[in-house]
Amino acid sequence: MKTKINGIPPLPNIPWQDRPAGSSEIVWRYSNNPVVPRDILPFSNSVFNSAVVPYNGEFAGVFRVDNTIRQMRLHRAFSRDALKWTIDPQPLQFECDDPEVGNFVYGYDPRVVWIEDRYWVSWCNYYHGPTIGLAWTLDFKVFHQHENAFLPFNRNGVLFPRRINGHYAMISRPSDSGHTPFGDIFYSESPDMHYWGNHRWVMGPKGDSWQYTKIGGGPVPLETSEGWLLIYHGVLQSCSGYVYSAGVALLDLEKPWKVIGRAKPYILNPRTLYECVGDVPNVVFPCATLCDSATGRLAIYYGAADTVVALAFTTVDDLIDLIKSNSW
Ligand code: BMA
Repeated sequence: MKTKINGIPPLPNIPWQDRPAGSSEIVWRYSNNPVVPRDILPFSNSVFNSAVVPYNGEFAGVFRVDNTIRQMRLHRAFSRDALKWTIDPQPLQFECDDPEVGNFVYGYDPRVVWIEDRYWVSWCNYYHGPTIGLAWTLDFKVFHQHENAFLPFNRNGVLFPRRINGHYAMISRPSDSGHTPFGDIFYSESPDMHYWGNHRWVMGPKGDSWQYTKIGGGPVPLETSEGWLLIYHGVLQSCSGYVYSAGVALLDLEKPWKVIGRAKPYILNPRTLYECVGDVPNVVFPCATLCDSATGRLAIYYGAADTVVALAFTTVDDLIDLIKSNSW
């Protein structure tokens, strides 16, 4: 392994399959996809765009479950092997001192990250429109909700796994109240996970490519010797709607709004049946990775067609080689 991965322990028990013989794909799919079917709960319409983390030698997660009323809810889940998941049928109920903030209307697209001494969850939370909700937990039983990080409208709030220059750090994607036909990634800092400022522009869409309409953060960035490795989604508008693909970039370690490199080709795009057919066709939407820092193996969890959770594999070296050899 060429790249050093910092800040996370080795994780030899993540799901893994070798790149199929003869394949030159940068990212290859799990042969038994999807890992979570849409009807895993009796009342689930779809389960997708979900976040998983290592937990007590096993795995835990916060999953997006849209129910058959078509309400968007967040549910805790646990797994021994990160493949077979048990999802709590009860949606998360956040502890919150302020009823105005804690009045849950909807939540979706969670990300989960361990920072210092606790797990933090960020998600798209309704407060007079979509914005970034924040909560922390120690045990995936009790979740303590904070103030929303930003004013509406905002989505895809993704925390960094450590303080940067003494501050908590997050990327987000200011949006509109609907299906937002624009979107750049911005960086913000906070001394306390309450007040957010020092907003900086990171990057925007790229014309004439798979990401020409809008982009947004994906899984929690990985700290490497080459910079923060960021997997993100990008959207193009076709004659039959949006197409969501995933790409990869490297951000400066101390000034993450400075882009070191940004691969031109996508690393994953909708092309299997479960990515092209579902409630929203042609969507791959990564929200989490599991990384074995000893080998650089990466398991990428992504929502497919807004219907199921799927899994794909790559290595940190493969992604960084792509950025170094073929960047904007
Ligand atoms: C985005 C979000 C995601 C969804 C995607 C494709 O705006 O709503 O949850 O996966 O659209 O529908």
